[in-house]
Amino acid sequence: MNWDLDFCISLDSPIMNASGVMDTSWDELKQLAVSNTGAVVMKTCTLEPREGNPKPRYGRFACGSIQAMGLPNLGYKSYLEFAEKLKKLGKPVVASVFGFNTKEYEFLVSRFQDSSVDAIEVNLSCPNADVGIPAYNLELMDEILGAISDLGEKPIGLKLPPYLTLNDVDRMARVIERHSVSYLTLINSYPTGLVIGDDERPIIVPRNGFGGLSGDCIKPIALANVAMFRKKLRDVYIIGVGGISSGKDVLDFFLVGADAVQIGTALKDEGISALQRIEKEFLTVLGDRRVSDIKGKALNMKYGQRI
Ligand code: RRO
Repeated sequence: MNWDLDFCISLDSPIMNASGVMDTSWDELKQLAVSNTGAVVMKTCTLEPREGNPKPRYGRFACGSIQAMGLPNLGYKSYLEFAEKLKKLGKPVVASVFGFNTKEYEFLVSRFQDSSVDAIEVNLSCPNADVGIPAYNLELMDEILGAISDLGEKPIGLKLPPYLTLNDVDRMARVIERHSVSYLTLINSYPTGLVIGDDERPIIVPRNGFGGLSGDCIKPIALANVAMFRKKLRDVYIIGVGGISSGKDVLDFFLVGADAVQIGTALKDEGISALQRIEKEFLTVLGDRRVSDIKGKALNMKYGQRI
């Protein structure tokens, strides 16, 4: 399939898994490697392995999902090894890293710069780490980006949280453009939601029931963030993520300027076959147009002309 894609690494398809879903263990990653995913995006890793929060830590409700996973992962050394094995299976591989401070980000990014991965997604927006969300702090972002963006040749992507206004996006865009950032992944889960179940208690246990929201309920927020960053940063690629469960959802993200998309909640709901179904639906709604024909069209943007 010739997708006519424009991205900083060569993708098999513009539709890939979102970090955090079906991508923590080797068994899960192996399944992704033989799926329709455009790249294998690995679970966000930390320096040391982590169990994560007590269960139930994930819950589904009518219009989305809520979770406070707490960064469960096998530690960065395992993902360095997995990346090497995954590369042999043929798909592009993306690492995702989270640091509890700037030094940890620097260390993790430099380790993956020396690895088999194709790109490094730097997670600056986990809502479930007790150190807060770095991407809501402009000075800290400048410090972290200064420490990580010139450590090697592999493209750096930033996974960002939702911002509330165009002014907030503008301020963050001014920080980002001071550094070598190849792409943005927009958005991480909406940081703080609360869902009450039939038993009159929060449906997840950790963090007093507060957790990150994903799925249908955040799609308009994700679309707006893609559109706002697209307006502010024309020469950075954007991966859209948040509430994509159909071909029409994928189309919407391209129409507001995304260059690729990621699937989270739908992948969790349906399993690996969601990727193939959504790709097929997207090809139907795309019809005889090319991806480059539709990018940014809803915002009257001309593409192929990055400023
Ligand atoms: O593991 C998590 O709790 C988690 C992460 Br790393 C993230 O980036 N976003 C999220 O909603 N949960």
